Amino acid sequence: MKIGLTCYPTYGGSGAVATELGIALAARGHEVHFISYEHPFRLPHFLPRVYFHEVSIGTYPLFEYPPYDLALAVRMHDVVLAHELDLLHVHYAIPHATSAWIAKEMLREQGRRLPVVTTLHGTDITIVGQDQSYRAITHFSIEKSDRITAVSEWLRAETISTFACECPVEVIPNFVDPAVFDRTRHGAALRQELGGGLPVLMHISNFRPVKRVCDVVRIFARVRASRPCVLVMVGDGPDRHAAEEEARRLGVFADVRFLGKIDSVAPLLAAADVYVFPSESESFGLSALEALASGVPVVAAKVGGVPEVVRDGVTGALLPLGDIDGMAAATARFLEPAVWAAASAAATADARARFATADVVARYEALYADARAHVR
Ligand code: GMT
Repeated sequence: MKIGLTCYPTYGGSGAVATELGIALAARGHEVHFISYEHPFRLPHFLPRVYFHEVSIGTYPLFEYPPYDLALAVRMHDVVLAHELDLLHVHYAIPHATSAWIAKEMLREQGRRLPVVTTLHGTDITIVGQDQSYRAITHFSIEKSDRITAVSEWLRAETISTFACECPVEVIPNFVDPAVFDRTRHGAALRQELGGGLPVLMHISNFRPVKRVCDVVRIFARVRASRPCVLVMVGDGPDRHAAEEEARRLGVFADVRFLGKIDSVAPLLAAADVYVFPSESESFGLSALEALASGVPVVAAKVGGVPEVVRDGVTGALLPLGDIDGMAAATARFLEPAVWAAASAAATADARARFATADVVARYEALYADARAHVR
């Protein structure tokens, strides 16, 4: 099959999932065409059967806001024709599902019927989709998609209740490649490098307010008060400065390593002991899944789709949102060797059993076949 994939190319879960999906589809013999304004951050520069088409946004002095969504629609239309694509799969509703609908209608005029699959990732429904500026177009674009998927049961329910959707929303969860996120593949050297022999707590995100990175620092400070350990913060974003300030204020700055953005996080996760994930809202929590696959127990706030990923008391611990003391106590518990060993083994096994790439990608393939058979 020839598939067009559109996602945000920047650091974040939806772009990571779309890129990993494209790579997996190409490995299974499909031809994959990424269409976006930049090369997706997780996409290596060459892979067989993988192509990248950059959207160039024409400017004109009149345009205070150049219309990216239209330029994207035109690029989608052109790539579909030039490469005879069978289907477009867009990740994150706004503006990708809208652009895909425009491309679909342009192609219809030329007697070509193109199925569009939209995968909802979270904030496209919970934040952007509920902003009055985008609400109606989000609803419209979802309804116009041939197939809609959501990454968790929680997000499916949110979508249906937010828009009173008539259309079916299928849950296809995010996935993880056990060959990449593999503790045994990456040596212990990096753990030694990062922690100097001390336990390593880790957090990876885009440091947006929803991630509550200051809570990560507070949890660490509580754990650090009772035993030596280090915190590794991976990523960057609006709250980085606040997190650094909080670490200084709490007197733990010397034990916190702010690494900035790193594209390839598998070796880092393999060097971690506990993953700290106190987000205010998460439709899924891809980084938590990648931690689990790497044998790292996850301590998280019990929000959104996180309970569908982390098994409380088995592969991690789920605490009420903002319960810093509870999350610190759970983190400290996982640093006890016997508790850690059991949770780590359970985390790897559960991630592989429920979220392996091959199983999830096969579900997308079946969905594509169905969308092509029943294209509107
Ligand atoms: O977090 C965002 O602002 C958007 C989005 C992204 O592109 O990273 O994240 C969402 O999609 C991820 C991949 O499906 C999920 O793992 C994240 O939980 C979800 N973020 C939120 O729901 C806040």
